[in-house]
Amino acid sequence: MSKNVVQLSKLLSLVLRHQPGYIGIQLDENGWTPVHELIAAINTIGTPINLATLENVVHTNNKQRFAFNEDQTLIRASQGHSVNVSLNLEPEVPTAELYHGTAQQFVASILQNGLMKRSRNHVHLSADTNTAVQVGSRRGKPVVLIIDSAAMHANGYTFFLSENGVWLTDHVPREYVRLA
Ligand code: HQG
Repeated sequence: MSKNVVQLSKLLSLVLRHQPGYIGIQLDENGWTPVHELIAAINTIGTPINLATLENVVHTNNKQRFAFNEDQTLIRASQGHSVNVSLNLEPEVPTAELYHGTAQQFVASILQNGLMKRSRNHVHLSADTNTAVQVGSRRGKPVVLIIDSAAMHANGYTFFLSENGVWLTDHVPREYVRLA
């Protein structure tokens, strides 16, 4: 992603996941906002953007963080929200193991208390260890935790798979977490 696209992606993450009020837009209950309203609102804060630029940010995004609806009148973030939205995802059966990337300083607390969603709507898990390393590197020395998702699923815990391939669940109790 170019520098410009990265900056726009960060702005979209902010307003489509956390603070729509920052540019004066609203998200509906499923996280969608009208594309023309988003474009107008971003221009209003002095950041020039048109439909072609927005499409470029969405389609070249390294994690496919944002998605249009079918007729491209609406846009939303595919996961990562802290505002209260329902993504309307169907429960999915996870692969036997999933991974969570975190930083060394959080490990003791996670092994003690399990994985908490903190400010977001879900705990985020990945299907591969490389992604987990990248996620963990954002906060310090990365540590990969293995989640026994097969046992969790067998015991009635629900998992969702976001449109961009992130596994989501509510809480991972400590007995399902171990160091890689
Ligand atoms: C940690 C990025 C202490 C948890 C990524 C994490 C992801 C605990 C932090 C997405 C804990 C929360 C989400 C406990 C959890 N004690 N620390 N009991 N339970 N934690 O950012 O998973 O680039 O809300 O390990 O790629 O890091 O934004 O979650 O370090 O997919 O698209 O609390 O954000 O995607 O941090 O990242 P976050 P996350 P984007």
